[in-house]
Amino acid sequence: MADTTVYRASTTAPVNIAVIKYWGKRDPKLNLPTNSSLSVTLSQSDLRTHTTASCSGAYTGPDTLLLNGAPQDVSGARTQACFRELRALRSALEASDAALPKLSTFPLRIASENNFPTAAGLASSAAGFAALVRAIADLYALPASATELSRIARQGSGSACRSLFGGYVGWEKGAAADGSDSLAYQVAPAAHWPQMRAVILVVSAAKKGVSSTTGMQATVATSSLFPARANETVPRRMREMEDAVRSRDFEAFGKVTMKDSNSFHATCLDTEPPIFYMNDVSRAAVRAVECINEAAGKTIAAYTFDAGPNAVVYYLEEHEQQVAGVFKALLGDKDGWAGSRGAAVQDNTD
Ligand code: 2P0
Repeated sequence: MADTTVYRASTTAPVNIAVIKYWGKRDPKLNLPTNSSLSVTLSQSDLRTHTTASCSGAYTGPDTLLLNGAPQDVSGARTQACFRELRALRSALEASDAALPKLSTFPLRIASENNFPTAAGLASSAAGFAALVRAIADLYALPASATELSRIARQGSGSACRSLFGGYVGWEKGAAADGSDSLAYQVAPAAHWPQMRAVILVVSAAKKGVSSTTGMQATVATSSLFPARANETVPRRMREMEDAVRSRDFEAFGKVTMKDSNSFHATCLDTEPPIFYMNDVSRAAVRAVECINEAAGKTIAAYTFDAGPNAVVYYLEEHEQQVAGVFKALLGDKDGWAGSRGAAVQDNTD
């Protein structure tokens, strides 16, 4: 008799915000990066994707994905790579245990909800693919570690591999042509430095003008600043950043964070044609952080910008008033703040 049971699993994955930026691919198909990167995973209560994956022998038709209720195209190579890898792992389980239902042969139905603007430079693809991969891995009861899942999520979107872990997370660029060593790893759990906070200035919730994939390929092809960034600057900063996290040295963490954001945006400007992600409001946020640090006599706030104009400002809980308080006073109660209490980093490792 046909198995008409509906099998289901739900999970959430948080957004991560890089302090050493991923920008450039050495293999666009496998999303293998030209440099390693490091991020902080934000609290799930602020920015996250919630995903439910289900499958059934009673389902007909192709695999489907709904994002915030709207059907998405799943025929792209990235989504297909994630489905294929996860099905292969499930299929191996089924081959080793005849009693297991043949979930790998059933159509998948995925439903995801973001609680933040999609594709506005708020790392929506990171949380999205991390949640998709983990939901299907849970549905299939795969005994896969977060590290193994990071290899699969990376193929959906590079930065997604970092959202499989909580706290302070590195992504080793790796050297293997098949991407088997291009994996995420936890530098430190959130509990190691629980005073860390982030406040997000949503300058624009519109979709970004130049997609990350297009932008980074253009930078690799045309920027003369890029080789020095990828080969010299980032490897040094990865070491400095890991040291700063391990020793909970906010001044070092903040300085490297700001320098790396500026270096990444400099290579964007050096791209032909130039790519502008930051705008006048972004630059005003930079100046506000500079003023805050000058008044404090040390680095107590650190800005960083991804592929969009929104600012993320890291600070420690003890400086809540001096940092988040200043931005809130400037903006009043206007819409424009996500995580107004400050997004604590958290552990997301099962
Ligand atoms: C990062 N960004 O490290 C950097 C900083 C944007 C600026 O990862 O093509 O959406 O899917 O691998 O992961 C955005 O790139 O790019 C990104 P794909 P992704 O967070």
